[in-house]
Amino acid sequence: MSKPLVVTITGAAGQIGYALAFRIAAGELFGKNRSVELRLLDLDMEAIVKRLTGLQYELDDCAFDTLAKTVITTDTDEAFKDSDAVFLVGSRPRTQGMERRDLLGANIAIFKTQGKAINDNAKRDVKVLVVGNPVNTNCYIAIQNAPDLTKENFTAMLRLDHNRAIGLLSHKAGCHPRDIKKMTIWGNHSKSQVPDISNCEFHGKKVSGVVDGDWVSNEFIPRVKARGQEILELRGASSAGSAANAAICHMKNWYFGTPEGDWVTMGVMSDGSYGIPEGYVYGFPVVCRDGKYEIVQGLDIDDGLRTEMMRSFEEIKEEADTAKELLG
Ligand code: NAX
Repeated sequence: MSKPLVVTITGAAGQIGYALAFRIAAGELFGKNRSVELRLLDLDMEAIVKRLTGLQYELDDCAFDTLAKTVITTDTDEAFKDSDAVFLVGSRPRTQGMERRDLLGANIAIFKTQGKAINDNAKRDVKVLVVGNPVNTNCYIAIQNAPDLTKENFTAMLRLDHNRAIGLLSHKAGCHPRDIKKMTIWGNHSKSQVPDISNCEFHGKKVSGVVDGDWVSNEFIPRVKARGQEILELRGASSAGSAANAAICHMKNWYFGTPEGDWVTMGVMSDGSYGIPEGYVYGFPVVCRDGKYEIVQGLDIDDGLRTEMMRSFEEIKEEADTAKELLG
């Protein structure tokens, strides 16, 4: 096997980190012929380091063919040294009584430090996926703090919303999820996101001609937006397995490309496409080739859709502006 790829997971002692580590170690991201070195970063607290150690032992106990080495660490320089792929999962959850502004402040401090550490340590073609919420703003902050890298090194995860939408739509259309193509989630990874099935196809037909418009507006879109809450209420814990899966789908497409005739949703820095002002991290349909993404161009956007897309943009802008103000 060639030299292992270095994969960093932050927040590795948490529930998404736990699900991600095993799948990546098992070769589900880079394939069975490419080994990986896992760098698992979390906070320097006794109970957390114990959890990381337990995870390291469990990984050892799997004796994976594709796992070359596991490093557990609380040091960002060590975590990102020569990283090829980074999953920024660790973030500060909202605790009781915490104001939105305080939560944002705590998170931007994390993503500022980590953006800088990635800038100083990672490979120049590193692919960074932000999973920790609020993803669009955290990604924006990481980019601002990595001046020696490009904005194309960083993306934010809307893939869970994208996959949720495909899952729900395939049930309604009576087909397999793999048959649904060209789903898009525009905007923010929040309730303002805009699930858009207007380009979706299955077996070469437009899905919009098959499913009822009222169902799309009144059931499908609200359910996609609220799916995280639905899972939380059922499980008593937020989505973890599906979030880790979405992170792997996102990174895999970024590395290996999107299938012909399809696209995926990624949160990327806007270049002005579809009238979304430049310089903000926004959910767009993208195709990936040769390790690079490109925003899909030329889609028709009707007035209703445009209004929703701009509403989501305004939320992203407001949060990014508050973050900038907090950073001083
Ligand atoms: P957990 O609370 O289980 O784990 C988070 C881990 O991050 C903890 O172990 C914590 O110690 C660690 N951490 C906090 N600050 C850190 C720092 N500065 N450096 C390194 N580690 C740090 O949360 P989990 O369920 O794993 O969720 C992680 C994040 O993913 C949250 O922000 C969550 O909101 C977000 N999600 C994003 C999704 C998306 O679609 N983009 C969906 C799932 C999830 O809700």
